[in-house]
Amino acid sequence: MSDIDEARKYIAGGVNSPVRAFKAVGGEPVFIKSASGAWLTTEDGRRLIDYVGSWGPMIVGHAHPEVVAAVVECAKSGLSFGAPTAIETEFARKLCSLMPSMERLRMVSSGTEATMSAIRLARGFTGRDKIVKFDGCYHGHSDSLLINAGSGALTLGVPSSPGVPASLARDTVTLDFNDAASVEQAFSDIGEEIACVIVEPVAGNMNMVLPVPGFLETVRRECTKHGALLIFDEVMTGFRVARGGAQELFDVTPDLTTLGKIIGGGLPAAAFGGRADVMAQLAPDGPVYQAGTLSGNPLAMTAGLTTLRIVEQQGFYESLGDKTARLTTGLEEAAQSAGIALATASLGGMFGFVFSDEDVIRSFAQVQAADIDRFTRFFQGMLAENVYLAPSAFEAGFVSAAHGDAEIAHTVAAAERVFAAL
Ligand code: HOZ
Repeated sequence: MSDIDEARKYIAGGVNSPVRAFKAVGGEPVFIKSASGAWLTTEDGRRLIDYVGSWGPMIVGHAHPEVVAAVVECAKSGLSFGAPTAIETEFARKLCSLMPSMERLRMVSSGTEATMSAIRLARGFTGRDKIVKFDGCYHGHSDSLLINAGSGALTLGVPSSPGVPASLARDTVTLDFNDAASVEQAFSDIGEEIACVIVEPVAGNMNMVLPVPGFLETVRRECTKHGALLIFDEVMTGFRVARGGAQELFDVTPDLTTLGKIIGGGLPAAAFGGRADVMAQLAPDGPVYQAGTLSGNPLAMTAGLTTLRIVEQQGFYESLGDKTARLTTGLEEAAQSAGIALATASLGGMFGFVFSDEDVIRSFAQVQAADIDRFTRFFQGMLAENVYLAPSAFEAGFVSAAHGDAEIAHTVAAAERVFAAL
């Protein structure tokens, strides 16, 4: 019996998060035994170059010796206390200094918790119910946000999931990403009812789509004009596209930010934070309730803090960005030589590629119009060449500091062979 068949006997669908099941690409998911640097080792002994990086957290590479040593040392002093610890303050100080729009923050355990809590806080602060999100953006799987969602919801064809009450869904207004005019229109129609706009400043759950100039600025301006809060979901982009996240890169300041992935360094940690007057509404200082037994867990804080100390080092993002750009340029050139149209994007350690005739992908519609069947064949071809890409055409890819010239060269050479056979 295969690993996944055995897993299916006890775990719903055999996986603990749906995209991992390989439904979008066919075949059986690989089961990972261990990982080091840029490489995964599977249960059946294969070694794969990893461009998933646990869906984003592993920016310094798998099992980084400093991170592992710090976590092991921390574990000796106890695993969880459910009471304040000094390392939570130290970590929060670091996060606030790296992302100054966060005057105060609250730690949670997952990106879903962070976005769900930020939405509740925005509603509590403004006294309004409606929220705005963008089609194809994914902000975790809480009810208000699982409407026209990206990532696994899109991959599996359930962008608006059964189980989300229609009454709740009515308060989520969805617009097109990068369509500034639709944002202006929505605010002109119902601006005084909108509690917040939540957006991935670089969309990473419908493949990767960069914001067009002016889009984020328009969202910022309309929110300010109408008294709504702007939430940047930087769970994916935070410390991934730049040291200060997408907000630093695009110079747009949100009222609230959600973080996850990298800030846990591979352990479950996430956070939401922002303006001090907004965060003051949160219990115990204010009436908006939010809590969590494992929030601020010492092991997760340690892994996150150690990871951030590494990414803070001089030149980290320059080198990461160069490598990622070399990868996407290599993929594009390889596709071109095989006569295949491929549009790529990269920023910091994040990249995307779409089988499309468009030069640049700007919209969800363009991603949906891409050749998904070709992606599936490419994914399987690359896996056979020992390159592990995200098993869905709607996910971004991630490069870590541990990916070196050899890994990039192996990947581009593999892509040349796979494109030639597509
Ligand atoms: N939501 C993640 C992709 N954007 C997938 C999480 C997982 O399967 O671990």
